[in-house]
Amino acid sequence: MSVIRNNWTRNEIQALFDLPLMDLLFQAQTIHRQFFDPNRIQMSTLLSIKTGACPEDCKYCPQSGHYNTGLKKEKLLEVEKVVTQAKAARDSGASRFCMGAAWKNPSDKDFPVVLEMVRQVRDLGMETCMTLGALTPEQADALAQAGLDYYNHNLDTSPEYYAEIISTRTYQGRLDTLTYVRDAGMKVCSGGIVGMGETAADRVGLLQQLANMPAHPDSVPINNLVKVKGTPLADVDDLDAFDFIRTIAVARITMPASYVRLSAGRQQMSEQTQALCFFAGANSIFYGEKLLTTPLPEESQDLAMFRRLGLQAERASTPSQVMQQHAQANHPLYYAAS
Ligand code: SAM
Ligand code: DTB
Ligand code: SF4
Repeated sequence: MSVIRNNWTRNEIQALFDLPLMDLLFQAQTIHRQFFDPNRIQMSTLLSIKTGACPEDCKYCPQSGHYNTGLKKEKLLEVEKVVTQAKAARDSGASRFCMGAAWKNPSDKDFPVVLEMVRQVRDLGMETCMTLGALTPEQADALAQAGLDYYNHNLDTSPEYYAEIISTRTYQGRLDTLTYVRDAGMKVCSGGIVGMGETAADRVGLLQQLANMPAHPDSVPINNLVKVKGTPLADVDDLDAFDFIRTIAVARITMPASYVRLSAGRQQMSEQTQALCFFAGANSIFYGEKLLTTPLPEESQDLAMFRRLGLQAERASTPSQVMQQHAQANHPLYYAAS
């Protein structure tokens, strides 16, 4: 049987979650080493290009217009501002620049501006990623044409728990957008959020959906809910850190060749938990000042953690990134472990 499978049953995935932790971690790390260098981590930086006042009602999200979180709303940023931020991210060591907008979907008015952002950030020699909500097939094609490398669109949770979290869009709609992105030839970034009061079976259901897509997402962000005051999930119970680590490990085993991102929630997590996530197969993080609206650990703290763990930032290998590697030649991230 091939290691890359798209026919995982719920029972098989549940059985992985049920393993003794040491057996699960050993299996995940063994598979991880067949596909990746275990000491290299891909670094992405996020920028919110349009903030707040979103028409969707996602119960976890500080940017939904349905809840009062005291967030400062901002309309679509100017291209020049985005490019300045992308340069800064490149110079502090990120290889990918991810731009996120609090939209249900991009409007005809805003879309050309977004395409120009892709072109100009790409010209800096960075990988580009966007998350703009639902797309039409035509919009997906236009983004691919402009040179967008990745499109992020999360399934967030299991199909069963979805309606408890969001009422303004459907699971099938999310899957449809991912099909358009894949068909347009872009890389798919899709994952979810845990710690939203879901059951263990919902975490199984989420990973089953991701692992049984026609092709595994190239990048799988696993977010630990960032509880924001004013959102309906602000007071939900914490997920046991070991259950978070298990989710990462099962994502690694079921999607062996995908980047698994230790995504939102790092600021609230101990470095020991993060280290176990890396051991479980996480090999990508968000790095910089903040996620979209909530803070990340200080860059200096992340650098120190990398040094202590002997981890290095991944050097990208696409030709368009040679320029970037020159720019980063003396950056401490790349020398942390050498
Ligand atoms: N509006 C677009 C959409 O939802 O597709 C793009 C931006 S949205 C903020 C991107 C992703 O951020 C969501 O799919 C969700 O997984 C994640 N997210 C939002 N709020 C979060 C929170 N409080 N904690 C963890 N992840 C969160
Ligand atoms: C993803 O899965 N997580 C990122 C990115 N994709 C867009 C966003 C996390 C947002 C956390 C809450 C905030 O900072 O607003
Ligand atoms: Fe809007 Fe995206 Fe937040 Fe949902 S997750 S409220 S769609 S910004």
